[in-house]
Amino acid sequence: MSVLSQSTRSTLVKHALKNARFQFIAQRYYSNAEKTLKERFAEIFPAKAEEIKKLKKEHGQTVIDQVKLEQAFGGMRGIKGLVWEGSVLDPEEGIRFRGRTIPEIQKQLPKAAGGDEPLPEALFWLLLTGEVPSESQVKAFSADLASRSELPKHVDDLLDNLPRDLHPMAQFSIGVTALESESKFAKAYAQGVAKKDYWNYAFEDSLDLLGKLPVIAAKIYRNVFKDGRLAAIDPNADYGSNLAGLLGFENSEFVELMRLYLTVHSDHEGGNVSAHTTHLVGSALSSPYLSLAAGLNGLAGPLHGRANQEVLEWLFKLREEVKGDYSPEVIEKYLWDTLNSGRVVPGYGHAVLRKTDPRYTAQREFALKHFPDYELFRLVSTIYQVAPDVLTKHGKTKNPWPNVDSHSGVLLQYYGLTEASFYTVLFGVARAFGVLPQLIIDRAVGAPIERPKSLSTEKFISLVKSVEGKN
Ligand code: CMX
Repeated sequence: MSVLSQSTRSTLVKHALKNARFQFIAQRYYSNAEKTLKERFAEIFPAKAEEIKKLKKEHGQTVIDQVKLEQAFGGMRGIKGLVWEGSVLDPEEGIRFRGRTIPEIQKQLPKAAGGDEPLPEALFWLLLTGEVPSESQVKAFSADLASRSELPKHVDDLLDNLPRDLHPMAQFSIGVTALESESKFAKAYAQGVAKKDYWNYAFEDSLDLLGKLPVIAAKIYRNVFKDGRLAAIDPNADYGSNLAGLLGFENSEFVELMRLYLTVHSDHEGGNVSAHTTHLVGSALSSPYLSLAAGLNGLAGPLHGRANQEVLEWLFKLREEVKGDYSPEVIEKYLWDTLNSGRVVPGYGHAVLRKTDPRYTAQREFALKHFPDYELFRLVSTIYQVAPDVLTKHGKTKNPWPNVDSHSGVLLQYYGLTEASFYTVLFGVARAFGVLPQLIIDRAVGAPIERPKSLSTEKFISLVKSVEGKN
């Protein structure tokens, strides 16, 4: 005899019907002869694992870098000690995703019908496999992600009950952490799955997670800033379109912005705090849920992803203070006031880049195309003319040029997504597109637990003495 209440039974029936509908749509797209992402990755990675094995065997003892004392005390800048397949960052040129610059990515990746911007799902495919997917492969992949979007009830309830004044990034991290209940990787590990099969479960968790992120992000946005109601996922729509719709934005230009935003914010090689943290936590065989949540906690810092919120707050104070006078002289004074008060100019500087960030340029071009006369955009453009000189004269930062966070908020403001404390959540959704492929690759090639050597200052002093004594 059934012990389920009538309402529980009808909820279960509803979910079963909904999932069946999603599965049907995903399978319809997948039913063509082309390979799915998982099939393609399964074909590719054994050769990669073999290549790494051979490289280590034949060249494992080759010295590839030297470490100076100042690097140990300076945030390990420049030390070549991490493997990251999806992207490499050149200080002068900026990021390349699997060898492709941002303009090349914009040209080469499949787009939505009638759209100009690349689909972030296609970028995920590229980062994982090194290959550009066909349009139908991306369509199937979008449907697959949409089919994985439903949140378990406990996560739904948890998000609905968080205090509204808890920062959206803290809510985001809590939501992702609570999804651990769904981890296929953690369950398989507990059942003793073989190491060679880890990647399969990391892959499934990563796609489940990617599918659920827009719902978590939108739920936080709707709960904190709107009426709490959430639109339904469209199983036939692409990821950017679904994210925009869930947030409550229908404007087709905003949908395009989401596609561009997710693409340019995805990956920035492996050493940045969010990427490195996700990879590090994953190396202990924590699930993709726990690993990404750790990375999100790092992204939430004001020197990293939260800089996009700081930029907006700084811009608004500037606007209030200068009362409509956006002349270079007035802005220059405001910049000096910021620096002289001991604060950083948010959105400027970078640990690796030494030129204008191409992610800034891509967003600037979007603004020039869609709203060249928007007041806030004009203000950001004037700051761009003035700030590099001021920062150079100030003489501290090694890079006086703007980074990605300097521009993103203004684009969101234009379309009415004005709540700056939510901005880093969008960055976090995007960052998942960059860090999850590496997590899958890590498990596929059997990457070891990460464990660099640390020393106390005392030990460093004696190390320096002994090294210098030998010279
Ligand atoms: N304004 C004022 N001072 C700055 C500065 C800026 N925008 N950028 C760097 N500096 C200062 C540093 O604080 C440091 O000062 P101290 O010697 O007193 O500590 C000095 O210049 C040297 O720093 P650096 O080697 O040029 O830069 P780091 O690699 O240490 O830091 C970053 C990089 C991004 C944290 C730094 O440039 C910064 O704080 N920028 C503002 C915040 C920001 O925009 N962060 C977002 C980066 C992109 C992202 O990750 O999302």
